[in-house]
Amino acid sequence: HAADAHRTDLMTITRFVLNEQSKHPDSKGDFSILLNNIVLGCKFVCSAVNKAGLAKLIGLAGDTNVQGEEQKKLDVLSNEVFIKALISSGRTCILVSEEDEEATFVSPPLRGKYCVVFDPLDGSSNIDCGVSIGTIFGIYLVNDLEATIDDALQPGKNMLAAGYCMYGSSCMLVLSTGNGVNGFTLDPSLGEFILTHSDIKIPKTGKIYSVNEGNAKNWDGPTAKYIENCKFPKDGSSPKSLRYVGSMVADVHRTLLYGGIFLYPADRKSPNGKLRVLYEVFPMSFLMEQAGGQAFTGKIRALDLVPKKIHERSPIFLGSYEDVEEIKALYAAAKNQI
Ligand code: P6P
Repeated sequence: HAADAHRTDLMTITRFVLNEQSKHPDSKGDFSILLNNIVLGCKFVCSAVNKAGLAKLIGLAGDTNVQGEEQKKLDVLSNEVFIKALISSGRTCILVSEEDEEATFVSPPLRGKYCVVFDPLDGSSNIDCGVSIGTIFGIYLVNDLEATIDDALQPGKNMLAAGYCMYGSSCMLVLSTGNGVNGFTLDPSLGEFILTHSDIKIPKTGKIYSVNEGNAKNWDGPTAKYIENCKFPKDGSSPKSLRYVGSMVADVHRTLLYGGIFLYPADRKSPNGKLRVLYEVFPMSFLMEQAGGQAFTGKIRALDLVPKKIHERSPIFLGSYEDVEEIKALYAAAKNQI
């Protein structure tokens, strides 16, 4: 009956989060309420993203739709949905979104003790060609309810939880609350995220490297040397494969499941790389460490970074533990030569 039990013992993300909560007897359920509002936001965005193509087909494109309402861009719409879902949870005090220049401070009576940093629709430039895109989020605890922006500028290692929701051939939410990583797939017929990937562990090493080779002429020495080793291994092993979608959630999700390394290095054009610390680098680094991998900025462990600005960028090398070790050794060697 094991198979049947699997089919009928539906572990929904809601049940999973409540089970996690029961491990903290003193918790009042605030965290579960917050997570469930994030899950609601993801369900809405999944539905809107899936309709986007159709919207264009049935003339909803351009500025107005059939109701004559202004047709919002999906990333603006997604941002509004998450901001509203997070505020209405009554559990947040600061929200930092990729879409908003300034942080949102939540006032009483809806103010709560969590700071949420998120990219509501990362990779949204890929929507029109059907490439997978996603929502990325991280959650911090804020002790003083008179929260200031400094409460959002915490190192990634302080995060209580992080995750992403990928809107692709299926809608998959990957989450860690600090006890490993679990993947949930949306069953549209139930409207529930069902546990499909329990306790995800990234392979110790992988055969795939993921980087935008178009930036090669601007790379620094260690990055260039690492990529060279991927293509022309010195030890006679077979070259790695290059896989690069150009949508962080898709590239990181493949790296997490198949192993390998994802790189967005610094280069002469952008000395801090391109990816944002709070809501791209930190959540993905948190997940990689929780899955047995690691994440490195070219200088330090990514989660040790202390951001000074909410939209700050950082170079990032993340993925299989052994693969990141190799690039760390190259940066260390370069440092010793200076
Ligand atoms: P490039 C998408 O625009 C994004 O922010 C990430 O999702 C993705 O990893 C990166 O930028 C791709 O950047 O410069 O390779 O196109």
